[in-house]
Amino acid sequence: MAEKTIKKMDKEKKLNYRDMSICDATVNMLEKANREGCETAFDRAANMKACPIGADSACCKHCSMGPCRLNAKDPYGKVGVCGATIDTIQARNFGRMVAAGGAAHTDHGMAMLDLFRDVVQGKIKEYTIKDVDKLEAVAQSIGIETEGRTVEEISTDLYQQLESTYTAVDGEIPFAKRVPEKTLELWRKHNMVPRGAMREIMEMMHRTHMGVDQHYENLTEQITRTALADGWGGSMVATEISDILYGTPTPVSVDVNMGVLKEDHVNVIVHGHEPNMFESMMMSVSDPGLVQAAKDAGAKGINLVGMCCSGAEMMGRHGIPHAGNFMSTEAILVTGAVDVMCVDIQCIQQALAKVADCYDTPLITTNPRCRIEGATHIPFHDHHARKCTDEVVIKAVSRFKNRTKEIDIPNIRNVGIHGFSYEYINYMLGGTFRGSYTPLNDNIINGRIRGVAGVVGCTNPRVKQDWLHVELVKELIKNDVLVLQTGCSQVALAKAGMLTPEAAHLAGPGLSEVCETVGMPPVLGLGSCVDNSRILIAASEMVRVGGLGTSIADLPVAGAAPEYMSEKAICIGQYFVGSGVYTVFGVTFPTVEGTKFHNHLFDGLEKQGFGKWGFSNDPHEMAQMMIAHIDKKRKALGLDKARERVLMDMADRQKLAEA
Ligand code: NFS
Ligand code: SF4
Repeated sequence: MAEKTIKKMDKEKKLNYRDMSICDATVNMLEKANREGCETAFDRAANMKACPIGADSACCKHCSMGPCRLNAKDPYGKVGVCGATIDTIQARNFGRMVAAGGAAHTDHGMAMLDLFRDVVQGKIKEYTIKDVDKLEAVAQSIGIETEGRTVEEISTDLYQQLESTYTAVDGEIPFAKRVPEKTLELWRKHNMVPRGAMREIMEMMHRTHMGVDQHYENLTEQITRTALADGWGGSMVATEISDILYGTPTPVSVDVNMGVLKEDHVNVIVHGHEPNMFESMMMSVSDPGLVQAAKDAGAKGINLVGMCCSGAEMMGRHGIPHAGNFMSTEAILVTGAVDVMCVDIQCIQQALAKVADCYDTPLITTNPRCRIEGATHIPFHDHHARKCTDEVVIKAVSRFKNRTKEIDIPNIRNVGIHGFSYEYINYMLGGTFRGSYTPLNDNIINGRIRGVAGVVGCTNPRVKQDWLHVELVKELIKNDVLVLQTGCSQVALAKAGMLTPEAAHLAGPGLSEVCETVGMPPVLGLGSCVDNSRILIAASEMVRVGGLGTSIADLPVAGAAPEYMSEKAICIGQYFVGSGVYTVFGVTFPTVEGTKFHNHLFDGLEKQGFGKWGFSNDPHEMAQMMIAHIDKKRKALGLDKARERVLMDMADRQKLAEA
């Protein structure tokens, strides 16, 4: 079937991959794949028009009286067989996306917590608690006494409390204690403070079943509550536990892009989302016996490389090179140089199996939650982690020895600084002895920094890969907006060379001055998608430090996922909106413009005191929307005057120079 599609495509229209990505390495590999008759998601996206009814979320298949299709051009002209209106249908669909996305993050977080428990109870020896400072800080943040207590005592308490993030049938999740008082008050008023994620996701699924919740506003409250159970729950636990077990990231210089592959090495790629297997793989690739095996096979060594979110996490934490983001995962196999691609969960395209097969690369699945037809499954268990990862490396060595495919590695590497945790930003701005966010707030108040934007999320073959990310971020920093990044977006900007202190010259005068003083890039990479929780913590700290209002909704901040594709991204967007942040998405948005549900997300929520959604497919317009919002917040805080003064100083200086 696949070959047929390619032939048909060739006859009908010649695809220009240059129009589909600004990543040269990816484009080169897509062209090579095309020459060699191997199809990728870019080809399929060009040949398969997205279903317009589904894109508008104007259909429902929640029961067999349907599926029912409504008309986006006349959204109130028709209802489903049961009478469900367009608003009910869209809200239910949206709720299920949030439930699925939140489930992905919380199931990942819960797996991390299982591992933590077994480490604390001494059942696992492969991993230990690496960052005791972080352990104590996290424990203190939720009211656990640390003074004079052993690591074991603190960890045991922490485990017990954090478990309720998932399982609590009642009450409030532990990290609700980190939420600024006024934001929390708003949630309480709307009965939105999450209980355990399991409960919230279950209720979300229940309420979106046929014939249950049929009021879009009421549904939206549960949608937000479910999303918050991810952001301040599942994801935040995943981040904090990973830091405790593997170390809190600090800035490190890392090479990114396909040029990190080495022709004369055994190349091992890990792609996915959980650090456990990756950490174990780090040990396997430096095992003297396995390194010797690689050398015996004629290789100079073993080269471990990350992709997607687990890659983003590992480059910040350990400086492991990163080969590319989501839309490069097929393309990298086309190099012929990948001796094994080892995956765990999430964002693993099924098509990898086919492409891997074309290029004789073993595709290894490791997690019982994610198996792929045609891939080899080598189960990974925390209790004997090395068993799996050693076996994967052995497979890679054998593939290296028997390489049959021509090797073509795009010689592109972009160096950048990654690993800006919430804690490091504290230290970077305030120094060891008085680490604090005060200097950040001060620079926002005096207008050098106009505001802060989180730019995150996927890449998507329906838009030009990386282009929206890069254009948006360039425009933001040019306007003195400090950018925080995670996931595939961070990798896009790293490939564009923007995660370097030198990129400060592309920033506006205020931001570049701050960057030069501190020696930091104008674009800070915080890690993987679960690490978006670091942005929430940073926002809370900005509120706590003072001078920028009393809730997250008061802050001059905004968020964006310009090339999103996954349900996880929708969930992340909703928890940012629920936390008080204006959040802009690109590509497509699953609502019909002008409907009540759409207006509620894009306007009504803000009137209630939350953040709100925005949409644009033009990165420059997107930047302007975010900047206008930041300026609106500055004005409400009375900071517009300060900002004008900085601009006048600039103008004055120019006038002086001209004179
Ligand atoms: Ni997050 Fe999207 Fe996937 Fe990571 Fe990349 S595609 S929502 S950025 S790897 S999760
Ligand atoms: Fe149609 Fe209602 Fe059934 Fe949905 S729940 S498929 S709108 S009848």
